[in-house]
Amino acid sequence: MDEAFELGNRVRKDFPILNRLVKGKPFVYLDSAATTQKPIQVIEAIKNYYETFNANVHRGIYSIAEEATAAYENAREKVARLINARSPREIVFTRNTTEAINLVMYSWGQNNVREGDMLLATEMEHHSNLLPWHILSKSKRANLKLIGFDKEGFLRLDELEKYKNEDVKLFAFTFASNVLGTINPVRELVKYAKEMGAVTVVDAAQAVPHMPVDVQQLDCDFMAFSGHKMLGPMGIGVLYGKERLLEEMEPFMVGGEMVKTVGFESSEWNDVPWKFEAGTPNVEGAIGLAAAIDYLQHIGMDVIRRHEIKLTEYALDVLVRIGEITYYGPSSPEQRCGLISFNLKGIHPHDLAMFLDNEGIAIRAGHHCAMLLHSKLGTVASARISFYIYNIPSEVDLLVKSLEKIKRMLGI
Ligand code: 7TS
Repeated sequence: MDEAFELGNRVRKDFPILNRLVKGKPFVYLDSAATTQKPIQVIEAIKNYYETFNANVHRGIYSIAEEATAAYENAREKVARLINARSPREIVFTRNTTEAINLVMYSWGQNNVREGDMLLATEMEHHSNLLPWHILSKSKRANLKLIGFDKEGFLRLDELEKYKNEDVKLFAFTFASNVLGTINPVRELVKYAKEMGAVTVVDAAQAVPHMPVDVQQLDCDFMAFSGHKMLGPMGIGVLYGKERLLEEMEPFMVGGEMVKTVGFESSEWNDVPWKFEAGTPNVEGAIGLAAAIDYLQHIGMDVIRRHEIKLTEYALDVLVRIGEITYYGPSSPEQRCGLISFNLKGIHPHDLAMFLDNEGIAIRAGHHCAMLLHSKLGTVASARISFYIYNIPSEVDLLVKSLEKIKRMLGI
């Protein structure tokens, strides 16, 4: 069988949680779009930090403080290399994707957007990349417009075309939709934005963990993602920003560690990226994320992407054969990331998820923080399965078996 398809079997031994039982059954985890499980290598890296060099960073002059600082900054370099940033100075550590996008909204948006300016986002955004722009447009009396998507879940580029001659200040869009699975043509969208004179904010929460991403090739201005969705711990996220833009921006949080000099009434900010990292940062998070990146790169982001295409292709194929299932987003696995949202006729997604939990299968159900998207689909909720490196085709088979059981029980 294809190497990519075999990946799950190869790596599962590194994920202790996958050995447990749920409701007395083997645990099938199909909710990695919400958060991923952690390999022993990440858990050990965090344990090692606390056991051998736990100290605050950027201030101690004793050995373990220097070791902690070096590990923290080493993590920044790893992130920079992963997405091919020009320099680690373009990497700001945040808590998560949400905080990274809020940072752009407060630090860049509040200082650059004026009354009457136009802001663009899309109808397929997670709330994290929509609500900040609601706040910005309200507080600045700017016009927020949303680009729609078509029946297959592709962005309506014809709608974007309409704004080509407008003075657009910002274009925020997702790299990959956490509901439709659609992978957007980021390079093309950035080109549109440049012609409109807009700054681009790319929500890459569902992209950076799953495929090779090169910010220089994409040429976006900002990109946000979360460590916990890529084998890392919770509470560590990343904002990539072009250095020139970060330099121009004011911090939105102030306090310790982000200043050079402090006078009675004013202060001089630290250099980027530290001026955006006020207070004691999440050192264990950065160290865990660095271990996660090592783990992912050892496999290869291209192998991970192929694995997910294969699994998605297989899952789409077997799911539609069950019958009475509506799935959302593109039909081609090549154009989607490794998740599938669907509805089974006659059963609410929440009931479906509860039933599957009894079978030891964890899936997500609800609006997945994308209420607007669901209302556009004409539904309030959906069930969603999502894959990562440790998933295997036999887990999809177990899911299908359980779905067939539900259908039989409910007479669907
Ligand atoms: N953007 C996208 C596209 C996401 O999928 C998520 C999380 C976020 C932003 C926010 O990430 P956070 O780390 O700041 O919370 N998505 C999901 C999900 O689909 N189910 O749970 C979380």
